[in-house]
Amino acid sequence: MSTTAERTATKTYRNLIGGEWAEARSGKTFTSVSPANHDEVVGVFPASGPEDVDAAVGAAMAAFPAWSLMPAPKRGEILFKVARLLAEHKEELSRLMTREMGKVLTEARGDVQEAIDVAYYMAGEGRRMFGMTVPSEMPDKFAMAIRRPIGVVGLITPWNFPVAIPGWKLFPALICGNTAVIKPASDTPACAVRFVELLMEGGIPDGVVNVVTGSGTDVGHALVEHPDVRVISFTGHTETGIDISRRAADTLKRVSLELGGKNPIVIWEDAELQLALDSVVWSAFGTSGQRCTAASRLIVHRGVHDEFVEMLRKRVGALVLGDGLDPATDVGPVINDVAVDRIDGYMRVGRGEAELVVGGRPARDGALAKGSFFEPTIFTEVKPDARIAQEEIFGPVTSVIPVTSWDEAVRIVNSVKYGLSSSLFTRDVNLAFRSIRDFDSGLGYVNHGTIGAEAHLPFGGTKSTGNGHREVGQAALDFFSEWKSVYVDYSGKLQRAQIDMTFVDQE
Ligand code: UN1
Repeated sequence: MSTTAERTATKTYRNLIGGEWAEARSGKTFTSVSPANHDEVVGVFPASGPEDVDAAVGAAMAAFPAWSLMPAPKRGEILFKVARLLAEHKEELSRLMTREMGKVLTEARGDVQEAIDVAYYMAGEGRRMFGMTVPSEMPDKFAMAIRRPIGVVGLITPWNFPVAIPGWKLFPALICGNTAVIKPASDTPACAVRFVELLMEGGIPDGVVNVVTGSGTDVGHALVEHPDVRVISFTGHTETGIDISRRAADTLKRVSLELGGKNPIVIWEDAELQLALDSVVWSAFGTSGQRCTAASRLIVHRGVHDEFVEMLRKRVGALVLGDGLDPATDVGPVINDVAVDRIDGYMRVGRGEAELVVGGRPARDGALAKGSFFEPTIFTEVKPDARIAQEEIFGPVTSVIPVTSWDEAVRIVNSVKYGLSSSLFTRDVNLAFRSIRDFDSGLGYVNHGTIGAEAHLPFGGTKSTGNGHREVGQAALDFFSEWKSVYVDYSGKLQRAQIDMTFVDQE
């Protein structure tokens, strides 16, 4: 399809409930528009409500017994097929993502690839899913712990990784034997629905995965409060995460929250500056700064500060803003005009607190007029406690904070409420290891920016970035399964643990 034809195609999508494609019971709809051009409607979707959520949870409950009893290696075979199908449709999904969410095509491909990687990884877990066996303290007694499925899980997914994050929540949930209801972000429902269509084609049985589109208030709340949903996994704003936690408390749900970040890159005086520059541009302005892992603070040693800021100013000033489908584009739009206004509000704050080096305005000239664009922006001479150095802006904005000592750098790294990702550029191996020990974050990088976590290590953060859980890798299995400790006594007699101390001197 030509880009123009691709850009004018509007599709009508439905909810997926128990294997059937269904409109909202109310018949209401909403649209998803392209952030690069608001005249372009990507899709029309059900504006669902609690009754649709209830039907989806019912379908997931009904599918649970058969799915949870299917041997995990068989569930894995289905996930292998899903992974292959996603790979076959990678280009199509990526282009849809760029249209609907705005990120440049190379990054959209990376997003889909992340889902493919997790699908393969979790498919393999079907043949591992290790539990543990330990020696019993009693003779003739066997002790082990096994993983059990939990039940219906509710997945509330964000717009910034519209395929990767649904995938990295869903695949571990499925391999563990759970069934799911997904509520995708209202800015990117087409990506979610197309992703799930491919899962169904891959052989996921009806009812195992359900999708309900609509608002947080109408769909999200109903899912979080539903008595038959046992688990909620959410990625998004901190305030929403706290609200979800409260709402889920009455039904004692297990809740995983992946929230904000204010991620620092420390550039030490011995750093390789060209490498640091490339990494900063990628980490701060990739996905237009709309990653939880984006580098929004640059803590730069005074010894290289002026040189580095000058390199950065030149490079960032030359970044090309535009439609993510255009190969000439470096930085795509932000998600919508509400985001433009929010980021713009921080420009007023920043101008009062620091020096603006480059950017600082919404971009509305020429071809950008119909979209939600914001200039890549750098502030310098930012005080560590300034609002722009403390609050998550979630846009193409980064703040340079000069430092002179290592202790000061560590203090500033840890001075924010979040703790997702952190990075250090240095050639000094001692400092590298100190950063690993002392930077308080769930992800740490040395001579690499703050973005680019891989699919097989735990993903998540400390402090207000979450509530202590980790996603993907082995850690995801712990979240999506229940431990059962099992004791088999083959002695044929009563053996009382902690009381019949056969092998201990009993004076
Ligand atoms: C997010 O921003 O919510 O490490 C996830 C990264 C990606 C995932 C980001 N692999 O930037």
